[in-house]
Amino acid sequence: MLPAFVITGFLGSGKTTLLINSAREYFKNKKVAVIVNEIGEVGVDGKILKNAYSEVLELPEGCICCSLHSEFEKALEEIKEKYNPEVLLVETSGAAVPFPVVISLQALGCTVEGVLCVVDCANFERYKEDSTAKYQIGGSNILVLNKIDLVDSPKLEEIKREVMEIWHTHRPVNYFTNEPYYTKVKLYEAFYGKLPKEVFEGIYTLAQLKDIPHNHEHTYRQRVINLIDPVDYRALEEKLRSLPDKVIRAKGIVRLKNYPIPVAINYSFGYIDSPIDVPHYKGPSFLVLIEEA
Ligand SMILES: Nc1nc2c(ncn2[C@@H]2O[C@H](COP(=O)(O)OP(=O)(O)OP(=O)(O)O)[C@@H](O)[C@H]2O)c(=O)[nH]1
Ligand SMILES: [Mg+2]
Repeated sequence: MLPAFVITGFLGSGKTTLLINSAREYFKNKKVAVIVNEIGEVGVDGKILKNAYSEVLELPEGCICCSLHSEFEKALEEIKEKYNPEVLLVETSGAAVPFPVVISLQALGCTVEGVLCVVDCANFERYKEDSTAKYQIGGSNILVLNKIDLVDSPKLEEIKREVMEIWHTHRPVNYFTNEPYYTKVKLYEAFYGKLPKEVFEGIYTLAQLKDIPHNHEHTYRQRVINLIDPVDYRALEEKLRSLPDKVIRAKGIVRLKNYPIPVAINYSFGYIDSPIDVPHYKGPSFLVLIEEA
């Protein structure tokens, strides 16, 4: 059985960061395959993750829990056959719910060693009423309260309480018995996705589950902006700051004026992070905006 981890969580919460900062370290002596799914046809994370992992498969467009269900299963078969990984890490799109992904993984012979939901403490207030966000929390058995550097401790305690409440009320339930599938959950605090080793040591393995139907609304859409010439960083920052509120996430890989290496740009809920170098990137410059439909 191939051990697999699912990383879920709202747009911009820190899923890719966790894969780079935590998981890579713990699995450095293993053959790891990563499957990453993003909203829209232009992926950014796959390109960033390729800096950290040798086998990265991008599943662009659609949502792996709904329209891409069969493509996800095909990709999984392919990756197992060609690469024969020892560990599989799946980053779902910020608009997907994890439970159907867990079912697909188990159906294809993976042991799900944990479903991690990354919670963005800095922006939780803004997205906590979103139903997808609630089912992401409920469908996970490891809750990672990330970006703790951006909130004070009373706020963190309040988020903990709210997240636990959401987990209790949004767990997937067996329709026949009315019993929740998950009975236990573990909560961690994290700074840039850093987690203790135990998370990856198979102590949160899920029992084999049965299929259940699901539906959830997709209320986000993607817009891509292609940038032909290198841009001035200050001007780009200003543009990002003046984006309308409905744009909750912007990311991309761009070339800057007076800087030789392409950089990854990361903006979520009005917050702009320092650009990260993506030295191997040879493609065109672009920005992806994800906005409420
Ligand atoms: N201040 C702070 N920023 C963080 C932390 N963790 C992640 N970030 C930043 O948050 C931004 C989004 O991180 P990602 O890892 O790309 O988030 P994601 O969940 O993969 O985003 P999507 O795949 O687009 O949904 C990046 O700029 C990160 O550097 C943290 O603990 N503190
Ligand atoms: Mg990501």
